[in-house]
Amino acid sequence: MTTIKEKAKEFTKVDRRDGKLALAHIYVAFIALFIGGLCGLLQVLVRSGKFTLPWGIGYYQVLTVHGVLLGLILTTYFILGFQIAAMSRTSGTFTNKQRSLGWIGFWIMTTGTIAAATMVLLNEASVLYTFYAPLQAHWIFYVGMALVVVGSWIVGLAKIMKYREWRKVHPGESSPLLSFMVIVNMAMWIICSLGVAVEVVFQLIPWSLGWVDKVDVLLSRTLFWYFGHPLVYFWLLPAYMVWYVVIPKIIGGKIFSDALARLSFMLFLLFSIPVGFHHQLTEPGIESFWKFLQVVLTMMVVIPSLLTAFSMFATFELRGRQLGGKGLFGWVKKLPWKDARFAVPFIGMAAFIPAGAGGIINASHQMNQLIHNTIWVTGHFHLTVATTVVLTFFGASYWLLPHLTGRVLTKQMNKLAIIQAIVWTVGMSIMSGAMHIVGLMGAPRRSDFSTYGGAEQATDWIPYQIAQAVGGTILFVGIILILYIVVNLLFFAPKGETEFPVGEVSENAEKTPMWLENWKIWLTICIALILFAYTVPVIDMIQNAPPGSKGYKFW
Ligand code: HAS
Repeated sequence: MTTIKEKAKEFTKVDRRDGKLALAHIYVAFIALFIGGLCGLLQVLVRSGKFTLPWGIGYYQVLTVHGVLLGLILTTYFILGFQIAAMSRTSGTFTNKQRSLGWIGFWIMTTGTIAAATMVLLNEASVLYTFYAPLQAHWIFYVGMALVVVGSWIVGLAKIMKYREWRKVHPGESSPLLSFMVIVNMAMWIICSLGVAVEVVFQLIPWSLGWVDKVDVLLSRTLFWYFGHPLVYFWLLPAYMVWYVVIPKIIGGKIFSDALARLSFMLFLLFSIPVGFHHQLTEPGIESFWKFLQVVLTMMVVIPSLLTAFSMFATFELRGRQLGGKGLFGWVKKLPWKDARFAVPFIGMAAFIPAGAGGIINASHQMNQLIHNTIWVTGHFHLTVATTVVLTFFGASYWLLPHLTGRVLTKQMNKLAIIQAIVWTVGMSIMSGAMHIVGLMGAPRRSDFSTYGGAEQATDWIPYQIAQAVGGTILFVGIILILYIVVNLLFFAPKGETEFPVGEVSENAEKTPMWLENWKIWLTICIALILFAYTVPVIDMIQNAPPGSKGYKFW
């Protein structure tokens, strides 16, 4: 039987053909970052009240491009590309059939992305990234989004096949940690995206084609948020993969506990899905008991993040002390602060402390009344996804891209990467800080400045809108810097070998129990929790607002 140590040594490189597939995804991700980031800059300038969009371009058009490209396209493509590389590195080269499935999925997704993006650019789909009804888009936009989801399932299928193949060859053994994490991440995505697929296929497409003249708004929002909350953990888990598995290797340490990492991922699978109502706490039509239940489940999904914080602190402290760090915090100085592969994701981790605290505030039922639909929420998700997750993705790109292209990160690029992260931190602190403060003062999110520019209280918000514009402009400089580094790593960096770092588990860690990988148990609990949290309220929505009803839920 192969030991965990031997397993890690089995595969050390991503196969070149798998690397091409991973890179194709990553190219799309960074193109989305450029266009989406440019739209972000335009938005903060408009909100400052000092700038008007030229050529009749609409504020909501720009906001839709920004949200769809950064929230849905950059994330999904980067994650799928990263996962392909991670599977190939830890479970071995994909078979031709698996790789072909990966390519088919990629092209279906990309066709969908181009179709949806065209409609947004033509101002036929300015419905924001949540595409809430009764805002209506051209049917091609919805079909495009559906293709993105279906394509991603096919790419996911290729990974699941690889994983099953590995387990067949290694019966009775726990799979490589990184592969296991990829499959949890993918299982979460497939289960949650069923919700948005049902919304788009059965509600929005027939409605946008004029086949039905009404849509149940509450049901459509519920299906969206059934998808939308696990979506944010779909973004977070690849960052956690880097923290748990890659960072220990980069700092020269060991993974604190394989079992704890697996447990935390399984808890995410269980608790990230039945919590969508915490985005709908202020909505009528859902009984407060079900909202309360989902608030309790939301607090449960905080636990695996706290386990992660504990595990990361333990990894850092053990390594720092091994290097001679003394006293309570002496070990901190021993960490490799000049290595962008560590320093950049570390800033992401540090940002997650206030970001997570903000999330707990959001979820706290009555406190949600204060912040809901204010720009505080925008501040929250710029700290979570646009700092914690994105900085970790940038940090990962500094070894992943050269590993895939057969190049190396030079000293100058490493330095520039650290400068980029500092620029990002400064820009985000100003922008997200201003959003949090002015959100508490009641400034709405998703609002064109001209819609409240004349209001009395709006004058108090102006300094914060300007601060957002300043922060947003600094962030755009950050985007230019990362794109410069990425282009360098893809096409110009010197040729050479770069490691795909995968950590080994500490000798002192307990053996991983096999039940942590018993999918029958976990998927059964996951489905039971979803049914428990959603069945009664969804039946209630359908029964009390059947098609044709004049109830408030219909448009
Ligand atoms: Fe959230 C809204 C609740 C996490 C993203 N969230 C959003 C939206 C997005 C988003 C995009 O309950 C807006 C959606 C929209 O358009 O309307 N969120 C939470 C909670 C958490 C949380 C409870 N959110 C995230 C993550 C996201 C994300 C992660 C993206 C990746 N969120 C909400 C709620 C709303 C919401 C409500 C709806 C608000 C409304 O009314 O509209 C939790 O998962 C957070 C738990 C996190 C922690 C932090 C642990 C810290 C760690 C770092 C360790 C650091 C180390 C470094 C080791 C408890 C793991 C040490 C460094 C040193 C310097 C010491």
